[in-house]
Amino acid sequence: MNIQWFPGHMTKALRMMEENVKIVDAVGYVLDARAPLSCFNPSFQSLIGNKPCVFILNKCDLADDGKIAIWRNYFRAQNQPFASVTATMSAEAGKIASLFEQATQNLKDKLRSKGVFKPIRFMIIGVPNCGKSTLINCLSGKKALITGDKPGVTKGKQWVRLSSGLELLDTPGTLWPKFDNETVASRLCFIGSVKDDVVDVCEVANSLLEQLCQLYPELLERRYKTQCRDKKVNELFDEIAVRRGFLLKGGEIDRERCAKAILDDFRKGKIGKITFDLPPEIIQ
Ligand SMILES: Nc1nc2c(ncn2[C@@H]2O[C@H](COP(=O)(O)OP(=O)(O)OP(=O)(O)O)[C@@H](O)[C@H]2O)c(=O)[nH]1
Ligand SMILES: [Mg+2]
Repeated sequence: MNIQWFPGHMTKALRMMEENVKIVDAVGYVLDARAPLSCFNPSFQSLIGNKPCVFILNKCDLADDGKIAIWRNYFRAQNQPFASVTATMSAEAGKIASLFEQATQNLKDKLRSKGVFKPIRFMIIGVPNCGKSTLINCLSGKKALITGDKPGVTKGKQWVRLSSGLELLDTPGTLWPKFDNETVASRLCFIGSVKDDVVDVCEVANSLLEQLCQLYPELLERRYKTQCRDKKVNELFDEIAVRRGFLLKGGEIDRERCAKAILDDFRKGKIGKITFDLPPEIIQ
């Protein structure tokens, strides 16, 4: 799968983040719970440096609870501040706020003992579309930031001040210039971190069917009322297209329409609660 999507605003965004990381106290790293490993951006390592970092597994309403628990244990074993959330639910605000508070409590105490009462600042980072702006809105209880179900919604930086005094810097979602790993690339496409316009959606949908058939065959079979384990992926694709009536004049399969429908089913959670990635040392 050939993906090249590193538009100018992402280069600019990374530069802005490099400048602004100097004035923040900590980083909030948002990962999509459906593909947390694929969401680790190699460019972020040097950016974070030694700053305290909290990890937020977001979109848990769409993800596999069993695998979320494995990720929780993974972060816990590394003593890494972590929360699994659904940022679209306002009731999650307390959980996220206490994660941020706890992670910076020592720093706050240290500053206070020196008579410094400056606000604690977090920079929120993550790949496009993982829910950074939604998470900040959830915390602030307001729709301060624009969100949207496509990547590249946030284009510049924006500070949001919470009533607790915490200051959050929203950043544009960024990817990296070259993808060495096909699986990572495909999963970033599934979760909508890569714009559909820059990829072959039929190839993405086929890869989605292939991976779902391997990891979640029952869910796939239930959704499309068919067997997937005894078929080639292109046969399965065609069968879904015919069943759903995605046909052009003359009876030819409307591949693009079918691909988009399959991707849409996955993204809306209609196939089920799915997580592709496990932590690095766990092999599926
Ligand atoms: N189902 C579900 N959808 C979510 C959740 N969090 C965010 N979303 C949706 O995901 C889409 C992307 O959210 P944004 O907050 O715009 O994502 P972002 O990371 O700021 O994206 P960029 O600004 O493009 O980098 C929106 O349609 C949100 O409503 C969640 O926990 N569950
Ligand atoms: Mg955003």
